[in-house]
Amino acid sequence: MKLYYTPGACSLAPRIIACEAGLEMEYDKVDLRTQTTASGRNFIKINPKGHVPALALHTGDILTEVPVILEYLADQVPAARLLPRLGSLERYRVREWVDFTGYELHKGFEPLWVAPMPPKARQLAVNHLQRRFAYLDGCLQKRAYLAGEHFTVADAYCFTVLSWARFHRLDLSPHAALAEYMLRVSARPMVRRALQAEGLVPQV
Ligand SMILES: N[C@@H](CCC(=O)N[C@@H](CS)C(=O)NCC(=O)O)C(=O)O
Repeated sequence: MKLYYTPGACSLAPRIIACEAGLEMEYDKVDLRTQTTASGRNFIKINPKGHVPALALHTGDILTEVPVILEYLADQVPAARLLPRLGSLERYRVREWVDFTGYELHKGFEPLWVAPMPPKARQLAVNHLQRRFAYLDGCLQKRAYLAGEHFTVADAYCFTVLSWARFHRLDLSPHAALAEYMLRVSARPMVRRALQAEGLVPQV
């Protein structure tokens, strides 16, 4: 398999899961500005939507969309317990967190990437995110990871998206449980490996 990624983008989540699951993976870096890959390919021909991640399978098929790629990778190695058994309530709980991350957090950050942004519009986007951070903080006061005591695909995605807070100078420290969660996830050996592979510095 080959993962098309951009350092620090949402494609970091599938890289974390590939590392956690011990999956063999090739990586090809995408320059989103020029839509070319480090191997010299036109990325639009690989994913006409023009965004990372994209996962090339052994069959030649290409999978896109973070939640689907995470689910596919986790299902390759059920023993890694990165996603509960198909049909179980626990699996829907993890999916609930993946969707929350995608719709509320990932998309919540999107306006902040648009530059330049009028200060009032930025403040609205920040307020929206702060409400989500407060909700997450409340949940994480009761458990180590989003869906319980086990790290799952939802944590890989949530951690990746929340790591953008620092770039946008959003302070997570008033949310103590959330800040601790970020440290807990970034201390995982496979998360550190994924961060280092993308030239990113683990927070601990
Ligand atoms: N719905 C997509 C969103 C992916 C996405 O937003 N990717 C960003 C990086 S985090 C990107 O490639 N943006 C560049 C672009 O859309 O042109 C998914 O879940 O995979």
